[in-house]
Amino acid sequence: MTLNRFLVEMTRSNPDHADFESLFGSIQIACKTIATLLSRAGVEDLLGNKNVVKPEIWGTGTGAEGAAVERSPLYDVAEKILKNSLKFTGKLGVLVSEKEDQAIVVDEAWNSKYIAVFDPLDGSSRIDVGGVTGTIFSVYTEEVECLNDYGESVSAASQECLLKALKTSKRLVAAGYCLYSSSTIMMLSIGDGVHGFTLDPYIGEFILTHPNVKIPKRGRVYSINESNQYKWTPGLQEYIDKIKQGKGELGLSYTSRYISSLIGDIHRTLIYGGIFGYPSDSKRPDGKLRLLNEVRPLAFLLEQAGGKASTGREPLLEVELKTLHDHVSAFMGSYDDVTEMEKYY
Ligand code: AHM
Ligand code: MG
Repeated sequence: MTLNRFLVEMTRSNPDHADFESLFGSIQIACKTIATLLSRAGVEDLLGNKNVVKPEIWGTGTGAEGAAVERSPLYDVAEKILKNSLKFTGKLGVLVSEKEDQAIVVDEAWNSKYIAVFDPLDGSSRIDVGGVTGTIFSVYTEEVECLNDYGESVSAASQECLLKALKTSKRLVAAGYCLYSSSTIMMLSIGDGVHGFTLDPYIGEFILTHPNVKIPKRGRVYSINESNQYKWTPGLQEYIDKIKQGKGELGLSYTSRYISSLIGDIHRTLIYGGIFGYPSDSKRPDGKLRLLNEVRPLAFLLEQAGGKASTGREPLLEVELKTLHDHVSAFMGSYDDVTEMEKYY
């Protein structure tokens, strides 16, 4: 079954989701376009294209909060592709991109009911070495009153209103990601489980390859940047030590897998089980990952697949947003593994 047919059938069986057909239709076009660009990145370089993905021409300083970040030009291209593709669905009043400090008002909106939040190309600093990258997206129902100004950015009052709409995950109705690797995979949840589609490059269509995915209740893999271990809490150090040695609840030793690409690590965790973490530590008291664009959509997806998502102390989906670019300590994975880790954290 193609993603298109899946979306048609979904809206037929649930008319409340009618708008999702065009929303996810647009996201899938953006993902296909980004996947094609990524697969040609090295070749474009060989052909002498000026927009190549070379570290020496990477820009800095375009990240939100004014932070200097090393990013491939493809990050900006991916953002433009997503913005344009989402704008013309007509279903969205506001877009919130990882790249922008502020939300973007959609002039082309008519009858808009939703806010889309995305990270256009996570892991873009690894493109030059053929690294795994991903697009993360989520959709919230909108507070109608937020949308009363037009132009490139929203007024302070509208920003405030928007923050209210995104403050909790109560209005989060759909989330997913596109993984760009040996194949392009889109995982999606509209609140009724998780379904995965693999892009068939021969026919240019996403095909349902992972219907109703369930994460194993427990895995034997931990995925964490261990170079940070001396900055972790003593409890977390003890937990990782124990599962490595087979002294955890399972009584078998765990192995380590860490790509350092959020979507690559989360996708493997979703399929094989285990635990992924980017915790807060003594250097980064709020962790590294962003709550709105990165963590919340993935927490929603993992929980829809029967897994668990936690800061270490509380459920990730209960963490309230204070600014659009809040960071948060994050653990996601198999239900039993995350529950065991929480006892130490
Ligand atoms: P990005 O949003 O700038 O692309 O970076 C986020 C990435 C994630 O993909 C990954 O989980 C994390 O940063 C890895 O960080 P580290 O290299 O510190 O382990
Ligand atoms: Mg990111």
